[in-house]
Amino acid sequence: MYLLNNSHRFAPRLGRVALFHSQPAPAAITEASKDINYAVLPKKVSEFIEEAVRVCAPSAIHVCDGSASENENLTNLMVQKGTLQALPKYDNCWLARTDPKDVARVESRTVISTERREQVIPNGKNPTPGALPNWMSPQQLNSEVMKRFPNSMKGRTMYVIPFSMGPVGSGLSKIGIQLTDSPYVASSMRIMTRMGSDVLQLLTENHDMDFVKCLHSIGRPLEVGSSDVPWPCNPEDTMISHKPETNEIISYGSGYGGNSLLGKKCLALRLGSWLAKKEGWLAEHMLILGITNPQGVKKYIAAAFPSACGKTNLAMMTPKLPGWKVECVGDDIAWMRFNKKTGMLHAINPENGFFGVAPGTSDNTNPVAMATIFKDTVFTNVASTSDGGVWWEGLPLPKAPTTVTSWTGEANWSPSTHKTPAAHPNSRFCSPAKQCPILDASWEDPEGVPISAILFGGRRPEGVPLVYESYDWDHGVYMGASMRSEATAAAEFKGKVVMHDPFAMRPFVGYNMGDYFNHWLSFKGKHHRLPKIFHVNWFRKDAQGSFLWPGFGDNVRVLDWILRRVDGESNSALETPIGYVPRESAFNVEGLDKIKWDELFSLPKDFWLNELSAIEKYFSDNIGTDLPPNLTAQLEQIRRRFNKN
Ligand code: SAT
Ligand code: MN
Repeated sequence: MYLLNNSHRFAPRLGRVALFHSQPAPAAITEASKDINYAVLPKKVSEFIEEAVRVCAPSAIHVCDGSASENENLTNLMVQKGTLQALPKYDNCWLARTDPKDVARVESRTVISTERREQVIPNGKNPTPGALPNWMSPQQLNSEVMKRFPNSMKGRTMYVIPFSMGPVGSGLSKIGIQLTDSPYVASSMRIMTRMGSDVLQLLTENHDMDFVKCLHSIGRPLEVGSSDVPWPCNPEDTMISHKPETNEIISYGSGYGGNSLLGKKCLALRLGSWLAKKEGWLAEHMLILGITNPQGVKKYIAAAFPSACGKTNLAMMTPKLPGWKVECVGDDIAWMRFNKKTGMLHAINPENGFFGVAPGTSDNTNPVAMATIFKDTVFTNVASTSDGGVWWEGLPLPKAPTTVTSWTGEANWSPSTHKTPAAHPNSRFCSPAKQCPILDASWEDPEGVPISAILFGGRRPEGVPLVYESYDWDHGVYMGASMRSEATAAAEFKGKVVMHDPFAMRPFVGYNMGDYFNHWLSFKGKHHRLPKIFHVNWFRKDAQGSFLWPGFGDNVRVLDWILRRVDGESNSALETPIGYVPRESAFNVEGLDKIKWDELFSLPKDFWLNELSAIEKYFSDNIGTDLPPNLTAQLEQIRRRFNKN
């Protein structure tokens, strides 16, 4: 019945909506199966769809072809339902406002399910709740899934989204099929991934090619005769689950960002890091940028910062120093392998778009993003203006008579009369990468780009200098493992608490964090051209609470020093207990207002001894005997160096 005729080019009846006319029952589903012409779908795909249809009982199926006309239909449908509103000030831009309970990733309800608990949960003495990913047994997950998914898509259309992370057909890319009952997700996946018929064709032509099964439901079946809401979701029962052993992602209850666009954090990072460990590469929460110095020498850098700490701003930086040029490869995720030819670590960006934080983005902070996002973009939870545009904190307020409506719909919002922000702090733009005016020419190179330096960083208001360099690979891995940052609005955490976030992967590592540290350590000795590792902090404040460093385009000054260190410049750094820091005379501050250098680079001993104790406790509580001894040794050495001073 599912015989595939190889000579048959993949030109099926994609995009058609097959309606079930009666209450979905197995017989009716078989009818529908015929209706969407399963014969032209790869067998594994049609089996996956059939099983989901049997359980979730959607009233229609739509196989996405990825075309512009299909997206127009989806958009019109969402406008009718009130999910989207048009933004006539721009070209093909739309605004979504979510349920106020569905605004960010929900880490407490995110689980990795494996046969053995220790594959995910390190052997910590006294684990801090929420400090690392959660585990669930396959049996329990199955029962949680069966509590949620039966009939979950009733009254809704199930969209079949074939997508590729990385260019379609590249050896480094991974294929996924996401089934979802959210048209918003279908439309956003078209921006964030390579989605459409050519992915199905690839699976058709390569019978043994694997794909990740991604099942997503917003968890709000529509009873016959009942009316829908603009943003259906089910926050009470939200669950985002991963089964790395069987290549599956199952997500329920949320339509937002990383909870529902399953190619991003779920596939590219959680399953990605599992696979990377198995196959000897790295899947990381990192931006990738190309940087050319005034002499015309170009290098690539990757940088890991937690969510909402400025990865997009750095990836699209407009350098404040003359003669420098930055080009963007990616702003969130890097897949990296050592390249046999060059011996260097090469990186690709598996994504196809930017899902960036809107507040704070402006012509001052990120003019390149501003030139990227006002076309073919879906904005979510930003404020709107009466002239058909958007607004968020950080942009100049529109002039009267134009008014602002907040993301929750308060008309005539103004900073003087309203206490809460107009845009949600985790509001986002979702824009095609191709619109970025400084997209690097090699951004889709199947070989990836060679990485010369890796940066780790976070928001550290106190104690942590602008930049420091590791003494060697193990020390660099320790820097990643000991990363901490102030919580941001990208997940459910409240307040400005400083959290441990190893490698900015705390919410995204798909396996035991101790094993993950070991995986990083394992590259030493195997490869002769390891990138140099640095730690940066743009966010240090003085005693009055003002930032000590201007940041943004001036961060090129830090990259300038880093690149000279990569080139082996020897007289530009001083040894300190935590690593090399720049010599003031070797750091370009020309044209800057007075920088309080000593404050920016001071290493208060009390602060650092406390910091080391906090990291030691975090390791012992949460990683325990799974912590590689090399990292304990690194911590001891830093402490010894402080105590010698
Ligand atoms: O919502 S997302 O997970 O895509 C954004 C982020 O946390 O980086
Ligand atoms: Mn991210």
